Amino acid sequence: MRDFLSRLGIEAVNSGAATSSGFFTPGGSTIGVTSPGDGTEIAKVQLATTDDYEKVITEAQRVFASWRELPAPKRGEIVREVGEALRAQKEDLGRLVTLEVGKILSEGLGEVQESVDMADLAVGMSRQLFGLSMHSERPAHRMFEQWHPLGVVGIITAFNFPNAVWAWNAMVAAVCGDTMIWKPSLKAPLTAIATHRICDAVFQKHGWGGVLNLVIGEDATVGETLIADRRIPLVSATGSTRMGRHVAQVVAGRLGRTLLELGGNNAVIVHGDANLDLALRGIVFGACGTAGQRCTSTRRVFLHESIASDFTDRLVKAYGSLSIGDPLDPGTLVGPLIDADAVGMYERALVTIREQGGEILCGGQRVDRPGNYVQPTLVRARHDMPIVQHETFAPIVYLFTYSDLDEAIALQNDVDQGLSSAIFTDSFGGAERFLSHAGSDCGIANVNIGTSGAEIGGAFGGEKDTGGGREAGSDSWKAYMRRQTCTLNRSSELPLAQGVTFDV
Ligand code: UN1
Repeated sequence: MRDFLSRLGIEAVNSGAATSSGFFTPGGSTIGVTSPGDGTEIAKVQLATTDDYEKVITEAQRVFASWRELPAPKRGEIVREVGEALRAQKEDLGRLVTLEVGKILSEGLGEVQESVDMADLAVGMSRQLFGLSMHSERPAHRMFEQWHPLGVVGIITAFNFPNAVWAWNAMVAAVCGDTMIWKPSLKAPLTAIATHRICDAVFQKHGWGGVLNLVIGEDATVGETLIADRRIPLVSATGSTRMGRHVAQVVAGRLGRTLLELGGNNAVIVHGDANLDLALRGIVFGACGTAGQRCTSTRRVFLHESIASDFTDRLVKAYGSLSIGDPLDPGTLVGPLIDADAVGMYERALVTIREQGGEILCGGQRVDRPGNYVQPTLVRARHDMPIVQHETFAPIVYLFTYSDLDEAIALQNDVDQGLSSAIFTDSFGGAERFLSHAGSDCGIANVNIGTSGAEIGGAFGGEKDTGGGREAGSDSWKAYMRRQTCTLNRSSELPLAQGVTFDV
């Protein structure tokens, strides 16, 4: 067993369920977790059943009743210590992210840094859960809004950000006075176990076990039970549009709330006047970083006709120099895909691309070594090829040429998803057109930076099939609280609003 795993408390067989008194032995089957980098087993996890889930939700609900009594800035003090604990274990946890999901070490460490940043941000938020006050139309009346804790929040996360996306939700939910149940992806349970252990130790130290809770189980049992559970007022889910549509329907059926962060189909426009060095770096990181497995990964590139041919050559050359290999090796830029299914999806997508008339400019092959490695791929494509509408979670980018910026913006918007978008241009007018209400229709719109790698200070999420949710910074905390409008009368009259009279 590698040293850092034992420092993180990862054992040969790990419990997939934890609540107020820590990890307990769940009743489900045991799964092996393999590293996508070399296919070897890292450890096993014993899964939670719906009975285990019941135990966890009961505790999460019980603890909510007292956690919400603690003043928000005091809750923030605990979250500050969680940030410190994550800082102290950043190296080990980042390494585990890399080992378990295959992103390169710099990105594994960056992911933990994103969680640290979230903790810091949430500490500040804990003193800024502001409500508005408004002037009443009635004399001697006062109106204001206040925000109360919501309850137990369900947090469903995907494999590709097995640490940070939980933190986006958990740090904010904690300062808002909510307790929570985390259901991580079965493709990345060890990072969830280690993350929970580190963060929960801080809560336990302060007598607050049961604020953070963990259930690792099958979607069909634990997942379905969680989303249908009326005791969970908010389900925050990250993953595919197909999954999100199902979650949305089930939760809406019981009039619960969802916060959805689903698929992207993110485009970069490179205008004729762009700084092409920046554009090149932005596109290659956006398309090949995390082996194309971010919801913000660059999938489509629109090149102005004046630069298209030369820039395509530069892209092909840059792709040729990418080092593909062991994600723990500091020289590697492109690690493996998550599993064999993902490689199968990549290969099937390439067959479809060829059938639909796409021209593979470079890449297009799996890499002949153990693990799930594939070559980053550039495709010269037409926008009406049906596959362009689909998010293939792999490093495949479609290149298009355009002559008019409005036409490029219209095509960049002409997909079902609406997460991230970018333009590279040195023209003020072009940038402003892209950012105007008639410009990009995405939740994220960038100028002279790529589509991925957002900071946590802004609200993160997207429109259309991306699900509409907003997580992380700005005023995203409002999703984790309930709003109450209050009117107080300090007079001895009872005037009615809208001038209504009703004398009894
Ligand atoms: C995701 O892929 O689900 O903006 C999240 C980014 C990261 C988060 C991606 N900060 O690329």
